[in-house]
Amino acid sequence: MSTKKYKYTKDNVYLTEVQRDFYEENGYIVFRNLVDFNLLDECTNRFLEYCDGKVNTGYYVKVIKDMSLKNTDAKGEFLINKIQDFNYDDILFKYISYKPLVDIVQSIIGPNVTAAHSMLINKPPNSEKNTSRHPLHQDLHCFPFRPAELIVASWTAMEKVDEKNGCLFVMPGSHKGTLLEHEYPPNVTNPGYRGVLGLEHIPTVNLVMEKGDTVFFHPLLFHGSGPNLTKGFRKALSVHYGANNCNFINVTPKMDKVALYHAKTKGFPEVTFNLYWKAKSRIVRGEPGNFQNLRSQL
Ligand SMILES: O=C(O)CCC(=O)C(=O)O
Repeated sequence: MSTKKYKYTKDNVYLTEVQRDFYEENGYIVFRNLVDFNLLDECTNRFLEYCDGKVNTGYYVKVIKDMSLKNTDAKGEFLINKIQDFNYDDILFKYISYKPLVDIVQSIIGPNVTAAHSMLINKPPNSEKNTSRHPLHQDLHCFPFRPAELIVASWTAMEKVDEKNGCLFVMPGSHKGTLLEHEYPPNVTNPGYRGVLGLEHIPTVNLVMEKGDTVFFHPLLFHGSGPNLTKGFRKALSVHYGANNCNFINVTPKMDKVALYHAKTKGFPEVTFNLYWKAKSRIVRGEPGNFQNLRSQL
């Protein structure tokens, strides 16, 4: 085992020293061809069932329309921008718990793994540029749990993604900074997408990925995605994993409002923000911790 001091990864058998060093330095790492195509196709089909209203969304799943297309005659996957919080959908959970993926997650946050947040993000054709793009942001601003080092995102391309259909871009090394204030950029028409303004002069790297390629990234890493300018789709699966024993914090009222809105639309008017996050999370590996203890304030 290496004697180097690591801050952002754990001693483990799944990452080479070179891979560990890359994540430590850059705050992200891409694994080519990590996820099986059959699994991705099964997830795409499940997404299409949600789009077509063929699946009951249950307590947690949200089916979110593209803002710029919702008053057009677009339907199904031509209309739906995202499904979210499908931790308890047994088909999509196959991605969340996919061993090769969770092994890498474990190498970053340790052996106790909870899926806190899950999304299948579709960029349909014909969406407005400013709705389709996702401005530069840090995911931690959405989460009421800490520490940042015990949280990681997976993001898997479900088809080829590049500059034309809205690939991710990342700011290498930015995970070493702090959480900055997020707000709506002046011309963004998507109320789900806040960003950090004034960083446009700092270079970013476009992550061009093939189907099955997966990037793992730190929740303080600045990243975003471009608009889909093609006539096809851009689909990706993304999960935020936290260590089971993350601790919960009091968050700003701005974030509270969004999550409580989601909780209310799902029929939970009285829940607190933190309880809502705990309830929708799902343990994937290891010993239960704070995430699983709904009564604890931690
Ligand atoms: O898939 C995308 O386009 C961006 C996803 C993302 O950055 C997020 O949801 O935080």
